[in-house]
Amino acid sequence: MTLCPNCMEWVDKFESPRNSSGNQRRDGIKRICPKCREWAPERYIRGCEHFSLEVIGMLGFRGHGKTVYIYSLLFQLDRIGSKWTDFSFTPLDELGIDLVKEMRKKLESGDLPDSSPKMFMKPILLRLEGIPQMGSCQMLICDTSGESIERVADQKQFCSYISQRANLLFIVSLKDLERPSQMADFLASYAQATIELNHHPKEQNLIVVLTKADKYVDDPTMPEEVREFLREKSDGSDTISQLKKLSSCIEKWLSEQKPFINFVRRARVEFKSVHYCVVSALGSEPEGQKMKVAVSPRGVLGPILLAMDIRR
Ligand SMILES: Nc1nc2c(ncn2[C@@H]2O[C@H](COP(=O)(O)OP(=O)(O)OP(=O)(O)O)[C@@H](O)[C@H]2O)c(=O)[nH]1
Ligand SMILES: [Mg+2]
Ligand SMILES: [Zn+2]
Repeated sequence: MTLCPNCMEWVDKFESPRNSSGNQRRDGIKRICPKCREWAPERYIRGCEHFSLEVIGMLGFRGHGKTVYIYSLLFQLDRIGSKWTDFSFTPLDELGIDLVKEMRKKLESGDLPDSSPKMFMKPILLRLEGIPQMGSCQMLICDTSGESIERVADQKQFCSYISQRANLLFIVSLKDLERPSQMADFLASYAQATIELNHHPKEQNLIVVLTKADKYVDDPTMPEEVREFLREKSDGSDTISQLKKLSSCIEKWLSEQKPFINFVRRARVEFKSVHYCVVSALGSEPEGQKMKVAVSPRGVLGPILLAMDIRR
């Protein structure tokens, strides 16, 4: 089974249409999705035959840092080759190629992306090869507007692919919550949407990504392990065992904060597995939509390494 990047439905295989005389089309090899009848990118389809597919869905409240996280992830993949000696990555379709270009231009000039509209945003298709301890995969990562998780009906419309075979990244900036109970409320509505779609959260892995972590570096109420992790400047050298240790530490800390106890316990009950990580996509606080200093991400590769590890 593979995921169609146009309609986000799982399909057995893509079809090769013939022209009316039964011959292969003249405009080259193109295959279509049996469900939506749209062309799917050929490099993605071919790669699906050789690489495992890692589907990552991102949900989170408005303005909590989803889109900036994707930009920062691409920014970091562009640089991590100097540390990961066999690593390389490539976008697999035109949208990905354009986004990588846009991301370079924006983050290098310090501009931040706008708030995402409430509509289906096409996923980014990447091939990652030579990741230490993990090997290679194709990755489909999909941004969602924060507006789409406000109502169960919208979650069902925009996020149904996540409830099937994706790892869910729940993007939360603790300092931007209107109230702590928002987190447990999200779990309840996500579970409802998933069950109404005839799937089950208990078959899914949840990765809670605490974003804008640059705001915690000097916060004495955060665990010292988290602050230490954020102070270290080198990104990408974090091993899975370090990330898992940090995850346990964050979970324990959060489960001791009264307003979050219910979230931590419900997440354990509802999902197959739960991991926590901290990310600073920018490295420091921007001024409006502009960065004052150069972007210096921290921890952005953690969520995708955890997602890949969960599947092994
Ligand atoms: N301090 C700090 N601020 C950040 C960071 N990442 C994002 N922000 C700020 O948060 C704002 C919103 O980030 P987005 O990525 O656009 O948020 P979003 O979750 O995509 O929001 P919607 O698309 O509206 O759902 C950015 O414009 C930045 O001002 C970070 O790592 N650190
Ligand atoms: Mg966005
Ligand atoms: Zn399709």
